Amino acid sequence: MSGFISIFLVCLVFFIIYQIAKASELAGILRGEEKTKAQTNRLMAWLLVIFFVVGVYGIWLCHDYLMDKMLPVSASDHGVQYDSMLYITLIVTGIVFFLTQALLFWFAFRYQFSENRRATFLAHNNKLEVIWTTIPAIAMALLVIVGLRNWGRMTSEAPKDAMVVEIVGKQFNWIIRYPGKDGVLGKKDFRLTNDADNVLGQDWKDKNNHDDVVLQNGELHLIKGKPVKLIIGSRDVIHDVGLAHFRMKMDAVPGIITTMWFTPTVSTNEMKEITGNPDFVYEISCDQMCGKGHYAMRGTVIVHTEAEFNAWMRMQQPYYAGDKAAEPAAPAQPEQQTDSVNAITMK
Ligand SMILES: [Cu+2]
Repeated sequence: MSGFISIFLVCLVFFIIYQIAKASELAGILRGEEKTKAQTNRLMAWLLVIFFVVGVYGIWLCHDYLMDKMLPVSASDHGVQYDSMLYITLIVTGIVFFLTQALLFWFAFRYQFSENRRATFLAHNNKLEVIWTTIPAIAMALLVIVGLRNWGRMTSEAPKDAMVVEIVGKQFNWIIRYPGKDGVLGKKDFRLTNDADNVLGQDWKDKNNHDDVVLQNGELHLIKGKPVKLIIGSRDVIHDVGLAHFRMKMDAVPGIITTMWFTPTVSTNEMKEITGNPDFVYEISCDQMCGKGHYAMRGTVIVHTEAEFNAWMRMQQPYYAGDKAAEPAAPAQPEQQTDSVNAITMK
């Protein structure tokens, strides 16, 4: 409702300005063009100054309103670099924005029409051209170089001691796989995928799959201070793993593996204290419009201490365990499960 009122007020202000302009035009016809022209110029010059002041105040108001709705401090080491990059960019572009806009409106006011002044005609000035092309070009290039360096870091080879976790998007949730004790994620074949007992299409002939832990509740468990490499994929359409609290995101593309790595630096419990919110949770959002359930494609990240993580991991069952007993050799299993595993192994 307040949004509607704001839009209405803005429209009203424009309407009033339009009416004033129209009225002064009519008054001009009655009083003589020259005099009215001078008055209109003065009015416009002042209106521009007011527009600038109100505009700057509006910008400050927006920031003030949104300040406490911002994300908390970055929870990853890469995120700290991203934040500093963002702040530097905002400061540089902010200063330039303010200076150029202030000059623009000041010139419009200062050099409004006057009978006693004639404008100077300046066709070209090489020196000026060089200055105002080179300085922004260098500034922009530096900002882009810093951005590329950060991007390179995020997508570079993960450290040797990084834990590897696979995260796969599907309409509309995230499936997460841990490599189990052997530290190796087993092979997959998308033709083996079925929602009943093989959500990721793991090839059970590959023994590395047998201890893999698969979570279908969208929970990504990580260790504070330990680098994690995410192996990202999708089962259907393009999704995007968005980890805003860690300032990380990467597309999940069907048929292509994407990766990114980072080191969580703040545990979930610590972030609860930092934010003063006992219900705080790190979120995984899908950052790519992927269908009608996109809005609800929310996962969570739990950052543990190493001991907490190990205790949690010990409680997890390998995904394969449930089916293992249902292999053809194993008797006394329900008929249909045996069939499904047969179907998988035959493929
Ligand atoms: Cu989505």
